[in-house]
Amino acid sequence: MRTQVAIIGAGPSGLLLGQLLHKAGIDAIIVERQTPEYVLGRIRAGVLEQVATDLLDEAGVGQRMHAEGLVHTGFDMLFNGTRHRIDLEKLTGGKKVMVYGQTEVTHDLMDARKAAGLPTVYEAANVQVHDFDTTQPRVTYEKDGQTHTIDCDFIAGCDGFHGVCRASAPRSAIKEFEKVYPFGWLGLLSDTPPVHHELIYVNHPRGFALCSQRSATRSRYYLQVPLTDKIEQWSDDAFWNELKLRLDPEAAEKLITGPSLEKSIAPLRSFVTEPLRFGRMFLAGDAGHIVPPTGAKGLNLAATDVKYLSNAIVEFYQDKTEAGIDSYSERCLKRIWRAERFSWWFTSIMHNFPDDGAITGKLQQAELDYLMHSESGLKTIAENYVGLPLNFGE
Ligand code: RFL
Ligand code: PHB
Repeated sequence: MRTQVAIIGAGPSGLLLGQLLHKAGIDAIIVERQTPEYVLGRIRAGVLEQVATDLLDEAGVGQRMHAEGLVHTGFDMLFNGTRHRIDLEKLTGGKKVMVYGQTEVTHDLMDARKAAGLPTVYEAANVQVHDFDTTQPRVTYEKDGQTHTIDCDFIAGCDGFHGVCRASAPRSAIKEFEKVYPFGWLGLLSDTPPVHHELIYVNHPRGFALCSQRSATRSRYYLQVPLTDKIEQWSDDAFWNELKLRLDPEAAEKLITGPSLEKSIAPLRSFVTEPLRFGRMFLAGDAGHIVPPTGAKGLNLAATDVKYLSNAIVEFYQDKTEAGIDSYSERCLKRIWRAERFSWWFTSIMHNFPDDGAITGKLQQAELDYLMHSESGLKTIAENYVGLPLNFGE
């Protein structure tokens, strides 16, 4: 088999890249380790920045998002028993976010790929990347007892944090920066109306909590839990009881509980790989970086990586220039580090750090209190949450 771009991974990064390349008339094959059902079963992101929604429109897959997604102009922060609204629209001069689940984004991209008859190999085993330090890279994989080879011009590593692409880069050429947080998020999805029409981020002595949503009838809630907790320890009742303890009395009273559709625990980490390019192989999305989910930045960063990568590849073929390819890593990393900083900071002020002593909680309360009473403090939260402009700092 031969293609121009071999994309490893059919998560949102790989599917979006495939769609943008297709729009520009560039061939790509996507190779995915899992089944489509497995990919859709992972409940993850919920908040899209304007940059991401614009890109989904550009890829021609924004229709259902605009019809069914929920536009949010603000969110609440709850600490010391009081809720404070962050008016995103007012504080940023009109910017908003879109609440639309990653599952739906992935679904829309899968449907568009299928409708266009574009090739995706699911359940590909033992995927390997070869010769990306030459102009003739190759991808091999096993399927139905046979080994297959894809010859290509470029390899796009969209294979997430545990993928094969980053792991195949020469150790001497790669630098990794990592911080693992001493807790995880226990998430629960349920067909119950959201407790509030906007998101509530909660700083509580018992630990962080988040009230999010997918629609007027579907809610997504998270609780900070010790890393040692196992999902079997958390019955639905235990989850709802703990959530109520972390909410203000009005929200606790209003909370409608119900059976969980999904429950899972995710560890929290900050992680960046430098560089994101190794010859003819590029890393995009979670393959190159991870943020703790507090700032809702992971999927949005993946979208901007993909935007820069697709532009660079299109320029390579159409304008015969390697300028975009050469600057890909540096351009992405600037935006990535800014989002890493915000996500780390927001995580640090909103979670309970059990080993840091009582002073940490007191300092957090003082910082949150300061932020809520300072116009510049509020603006700092809002402009980062909606996403910094693409040309920020240029
Ligand atoms: P994915 O989604 O992990 O997809 C990678 C795909 O590659 C496949 N793969 C392989 N395929 C072939 N060969 C191999 N060797 C392979 N190894 C792996 C995998 O099966 C998979 O299908 O990465 P991608 O596409 O870069 O997308 C990134 C996003 O998924 C991620 O950043 C977000 O989910 C992060 N995130 C959030 N981001 C936001 O922007 N807003 C949010 O509100 C938000 N909330 C969240 C989140 C992530 C969370 N968790 C569970 C980590 C909330 C949570 C709880
Ligand atoms: C979600 O709805 O899953 C969600 C929302 C906001 C976050 C993280 C996750 O910061």
